Amino acid sequence: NTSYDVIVLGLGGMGSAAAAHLAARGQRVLGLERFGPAHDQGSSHGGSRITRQAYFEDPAYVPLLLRAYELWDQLCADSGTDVLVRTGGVFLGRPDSRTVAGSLRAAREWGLAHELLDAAEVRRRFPTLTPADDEVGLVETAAGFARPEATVAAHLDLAFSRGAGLRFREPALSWTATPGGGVRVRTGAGEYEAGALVVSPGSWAPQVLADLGVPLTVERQVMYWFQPTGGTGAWTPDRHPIYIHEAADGTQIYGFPAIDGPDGGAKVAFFRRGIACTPETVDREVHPEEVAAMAGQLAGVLPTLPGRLLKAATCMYTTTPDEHFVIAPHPEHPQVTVACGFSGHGFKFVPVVGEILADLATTGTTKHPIDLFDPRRPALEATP
Ligand code: PYC
Repeated sequence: NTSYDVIVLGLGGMGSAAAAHLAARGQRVLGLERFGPAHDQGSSHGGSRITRQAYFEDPAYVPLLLRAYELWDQLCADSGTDVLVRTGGVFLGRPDSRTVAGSLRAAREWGLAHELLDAAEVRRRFPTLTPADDEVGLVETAAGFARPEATVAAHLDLAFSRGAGLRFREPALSWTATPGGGVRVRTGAGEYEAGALVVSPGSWAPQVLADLGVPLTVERQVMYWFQPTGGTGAWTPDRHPIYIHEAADGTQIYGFPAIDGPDGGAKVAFFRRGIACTPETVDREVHPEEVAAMAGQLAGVLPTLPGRLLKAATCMYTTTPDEHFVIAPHPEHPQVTVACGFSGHGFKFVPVVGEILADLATTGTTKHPIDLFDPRRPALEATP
């Protein structure tokens, strides 16, 4: 049978969640993915992603995060896997930094549990963190990390067990709206028809969603796993929070406890120090000068972390000019729902984005606040 209620193009974080939510609603779903399940070629790999609610980017994200957390807990229960782990989080920087001031604003506006600590108290409570005297730390209890590969696998398993057809290593070559108000998708293996389409192509969005006209930049990012000096004893997830540190020049790093046992090291990365690329041209090698730059950045605030580099890997962000997502019905084809431009901060929203995409694909609307993600917002207008 090549006819479905909904086809989902791209089964990374967002697409796999959409497939699971759609299948849970009894929709006949086909998911198409150019690589294998839970692959490491896009933006949904690397072992960990930060989850947090006191959202410095914009308090408008908080209601989505509150729902995302409910769905994360549901996904843990449904899959029997700890896809989300609450460790608490510390957001460090000068009081007027975007990281601290923005997180504090969101926490206060939404009544989220938090504490604001001066530098000495941060150093006392979290001995691996050594902020400068003019810095502070906002502590958020609900923060933690999600496991991206396990999350994608859990959503794919749920989609499959609820009847979805999932086809891997089968990239879509084209999609068209059909005169009857449905869609037709062509792959190397055949043609499929459906009443609705969800397009969640990750870093392939500039090609796959070119007709949207959204200016997207794909950026190569590097993740580093260091063995801390003195071992990982102080770094276990029950003792060490996730963290973001913003330096005086605005450079942000973010990191995790040692989530893979004593030999796995602790992951850290720059937040948005990317080099423009395409999925075809991305340099997957990590170079010694990049490792040195990270070790230098850590010297002040996490001096014991860069003991020995165990591993490094790359991934991609797909970024909009205002760093807000794109989630909406396609402006010309209401039977097509688009999701792209997650701008390096999307993974924590995966389950709620799956719910929103399922809402849009089945009813054309959602009760969730998604005006911020309109592809026709002024900030995305192409500059002449
Ligand atoms: O959303 O916290 C986040 C994050 C940090 C680095 C990439 N995303």
